Amino acid sequence: MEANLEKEIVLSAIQPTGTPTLGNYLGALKNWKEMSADYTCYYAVADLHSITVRPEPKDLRRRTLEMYALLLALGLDPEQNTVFVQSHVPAHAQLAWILNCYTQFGEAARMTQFKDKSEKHPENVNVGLFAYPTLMAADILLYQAHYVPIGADQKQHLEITRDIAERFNGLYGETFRIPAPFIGKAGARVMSLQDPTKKMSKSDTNVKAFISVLDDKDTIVRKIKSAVTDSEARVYYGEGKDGVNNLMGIYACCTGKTNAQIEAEFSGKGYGDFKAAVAEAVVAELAPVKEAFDRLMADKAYLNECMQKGAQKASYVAEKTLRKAMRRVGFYQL
Ligand code: ATP
Ligand code: LTN
Repeated sequence: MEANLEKEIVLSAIQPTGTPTLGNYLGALKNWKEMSADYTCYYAVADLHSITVRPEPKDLRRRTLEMYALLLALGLDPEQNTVFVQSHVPAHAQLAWILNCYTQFGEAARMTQFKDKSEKHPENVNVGLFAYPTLMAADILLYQAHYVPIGADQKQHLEITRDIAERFNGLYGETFRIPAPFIGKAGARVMSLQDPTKKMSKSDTNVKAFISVLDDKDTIVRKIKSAVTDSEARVYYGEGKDGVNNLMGIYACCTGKTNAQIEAEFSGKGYGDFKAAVAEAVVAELAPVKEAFDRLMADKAYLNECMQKGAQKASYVAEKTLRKAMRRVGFYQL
């Protein structure tokens, strides 16, 4: 345990808005597992973030448990890492309020995700959606994280987190560590199988566009077979070959092969062979996760116990930072 104190700190979170896709897995979750060997890791189910889209209460409850089980199914040891649910640690919402007051309206309004989501859902552009990045900043800063493993789409939120932290530190002295993003090279952006110019998203209305980490073998094979490619029938990485580039990225991530190796492997072969190999690699990658997930979901008592312990461990660390920030701002201490 003592040795843990010297390891650098990693924090990340994922919203319980649906079953994670292969994009979430290769872009973020797979790195979470890999980093857990070398860092002190805090991983959260970001349930507070997920109410910006107003889910059905029973769906939110079920998905929170499922997402938590999935994190353990990745092979994250709940004793070695702190795996918790964001709303179980009140310090997140408390620090987020403070950070709101050190964030300018203009800088939050520039966030691409805010602009995209408010355009897509004009009927519900709530203040929570606008303040999403300050809550995310609180998640990160509370744990004094050195690194934050995320997909490329979240990079801008990391930048605003750094800006807010630097501003606060500048006003009050060192309070927060300035975190760095960790974006894995391959898998940073897995694209939709049906429109490879768009990122693969778990909320896509076309289920053929994404692979869920819990899809069975036949479904994975079918979805990859129907993935959009091009009419050239040659496997190489190149401009205008978004579909093939995407499948190559997925294959590279699952097998560790380079683009040059993949090109050599499929030289003289068509897309049929290539897609079959990609599907097989994806199935091999995801099967152990699905198996562990099914096992964990059958033991709710164990999951609840892990959640409870996770919340306790996370609160201990988070409250220390929160108290420090509150002291600096000038809140009256009892
Ligand atoms: P939604 O579809 O509901 O907007 P999402 O699929 O983007 O959500 P999040 O919960 O917002 O998922 O993201 C979880 C993590 O997965 C983040 O680190 C994000 O950067 C990463 N991620 C999401 N989509 C992709 C993708 N297509 N490729 C790589 N990484 C991704
Ligand atoms: N906004 C993130 C999820 C998230 C997160 C975080 C990621 C919430 N809090 C803290 C990293 C660190 C997303 O992936 N959409």
